[in-house]
Amino acid sequence: MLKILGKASSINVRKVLWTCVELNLPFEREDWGTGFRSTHDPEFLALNPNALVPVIKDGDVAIAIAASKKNAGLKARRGIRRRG
Ligand SMILES: N[C@@H](CCC(=O)N[C@@H](CS)C(=O)NCC(=O)O)C(=O)O
Repeated sequence: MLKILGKASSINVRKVLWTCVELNLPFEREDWGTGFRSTHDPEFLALNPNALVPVIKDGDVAIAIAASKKNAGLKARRGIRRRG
């Protein structure tokens, strides 16, 4: 089962939770981030050295999601150019 590390109040965590629900993927979630367990904890930094949530764990594999890059990809496909 997927394990999602991050507080549910984070918009970037919510995007992952929403996707899992839409795809009917079972998951567990642990509270990490401001107000909860620190993302600067060595246990978390071992998964994502950027110290940001969300992180998705699937067995031994950990993925740090970059929602902004996903958004950029979606915009690119719609022909919206990045400024600068
Ligand atoms: N590049 C990441 C950024 C993720 C991000 O900024 N996460 C924030 C919460 S929304 C975070 O981890 N803040 C530190 C904390 O809560 O301790 C993305 O685009 O998803």
